[in-house]
Amino acid sequence: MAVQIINTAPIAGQRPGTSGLRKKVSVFSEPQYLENFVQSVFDTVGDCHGQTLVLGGDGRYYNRTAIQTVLRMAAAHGYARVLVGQGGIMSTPAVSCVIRKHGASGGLILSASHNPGGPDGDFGIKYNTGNGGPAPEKLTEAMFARTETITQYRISDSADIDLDRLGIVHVEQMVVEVIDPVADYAELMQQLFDFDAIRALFAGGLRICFDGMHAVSGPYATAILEGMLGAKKGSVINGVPLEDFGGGHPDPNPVNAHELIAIMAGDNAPDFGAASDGDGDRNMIVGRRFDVTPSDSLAILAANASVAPGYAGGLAGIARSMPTSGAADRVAAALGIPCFETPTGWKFFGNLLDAGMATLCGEESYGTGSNHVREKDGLWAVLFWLNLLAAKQQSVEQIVRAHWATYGRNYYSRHDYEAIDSAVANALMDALRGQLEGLAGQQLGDYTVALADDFSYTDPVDGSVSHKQGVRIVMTDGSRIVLRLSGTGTEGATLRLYLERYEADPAHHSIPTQEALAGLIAVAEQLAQIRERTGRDAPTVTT
Ligand code: VG1
Ligand code: CO
Repeated sequence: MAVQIINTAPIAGQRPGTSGLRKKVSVFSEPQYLENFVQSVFDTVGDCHGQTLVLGGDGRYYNRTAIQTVLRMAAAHGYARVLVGQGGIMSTPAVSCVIRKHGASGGLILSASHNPGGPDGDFGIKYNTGNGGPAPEKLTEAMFARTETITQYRISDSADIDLDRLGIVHVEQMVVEVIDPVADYAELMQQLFDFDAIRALFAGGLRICFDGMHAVSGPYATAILEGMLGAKKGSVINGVPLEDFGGGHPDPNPVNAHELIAIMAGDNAPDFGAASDGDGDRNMIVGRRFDVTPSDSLAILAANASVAPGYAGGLAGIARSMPTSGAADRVAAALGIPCFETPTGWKFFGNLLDAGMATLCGEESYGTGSNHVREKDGLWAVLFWLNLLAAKQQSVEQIVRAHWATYGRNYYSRHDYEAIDSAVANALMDALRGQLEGLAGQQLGDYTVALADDFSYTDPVDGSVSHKQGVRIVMTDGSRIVLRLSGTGTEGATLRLYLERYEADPAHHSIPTQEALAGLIAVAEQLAQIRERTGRDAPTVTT
């Protein structure tokens, strides 16, 4: 066994997006593509000697090959120890948990999250720092800069290790520990939630359906929900991770998790339904014939946080991404705690969590989490909801409706226009930005514009500034239209249109969402000319 230094040359386009570097498998498996990026990560994070690295992925196609490559490169960089999930499996929140618990200097997560997998699907890689969270923008930009000047990478020529056998092996001098990917995470969940109360709920007959979507959450959900908490066998469906996610699209929204939605709408529907995504950091919560919007879920968990032992001491603050609805802001105001508004992407919550300024965080894209790790966490949200059901002894729908009655309802929807031409998408956003000045005060449909800008964020902890994080048009009644381009796609551009309208009166809390937002949808079309510019007459996905 020997460490080799291999000559290479920069490969264009290795800039990490909202959550790491994501490309088609065909791109990632090109010679030196992965090696160049990993070398750039190691060069950027600095001296790796004597450090511990956590390594795992969501089990998608190319995961195992990539893990062996990363192990050989980590050994060539002097890492003392790598903790790798058995079978190469570890969910994003579990990696965060393991980094923190074992004092690792960082971790590499191999995932393209909710993007489809398989030989024709997507692959991705993301570096998390010693706090367990995604590398901040400053670091990801430095990694990208490094990919543009790289000339060599270091790699051991040692053989593949057996990823399926638990225990310790060596690559060069480096210790590789193949660990149970669930154990540390399950232990943490037990500290946060009232497992006895949830167990009593199942013993009393509560029926649930958790859709693992053949992605990474299955083993976690099966071990915790069925194994530790006593949910009936079969409560977890599609629970075995598959390299192509069974041909599905592991994105837990009502469109892609159609199997779960059909079950929850059936005659003999369970009481509670949930789904998670490719890498286990997203969650969708569903009641009987009743979907909970992610923005509402964040607000409801915040309003009731004290039911869970891990949050009984109260919340320091709440943080939400800018496009996420203002439902959480109303809860924060009632609790007398701050609510922070950050750009899209979990990396922007890291400093607030580290500084103890926020306890719960959430995004409209089915992401919820807390200071227990530094990633959003799908199963955590499910357990929080089960803890809430146990405390309230009410149905999901009753809990949500009671919340609206107290705080008012923030009608909310996101319209995605996927795989549109990048030039068209950029021109649309440029034209929109060009209209912002002078929009305030104008009457558009039934609305008057109060503020129109391209969102900029100054991190209150380190003062770093992020520009151009989404165009927002805020009306005088608080209604909002937000438009931005996705940073996680791999084909053309995805335009996201976010719509929000607040309704205080409980007599008006049962309007179908798209109907409640129709006036705003028309204004958005008038301003952005989506139909005319993209040639699409409807969004690809509406959530
Ligand atoms: C999307 C979501 C964002 C989320 C990101 C990563 O980003 O909108 O809220 O943080 O995915 O989630 P974008 O740039 O495509 O809008 V995951 O579960 O893919 O790590
Ligand atoms: Co994800």
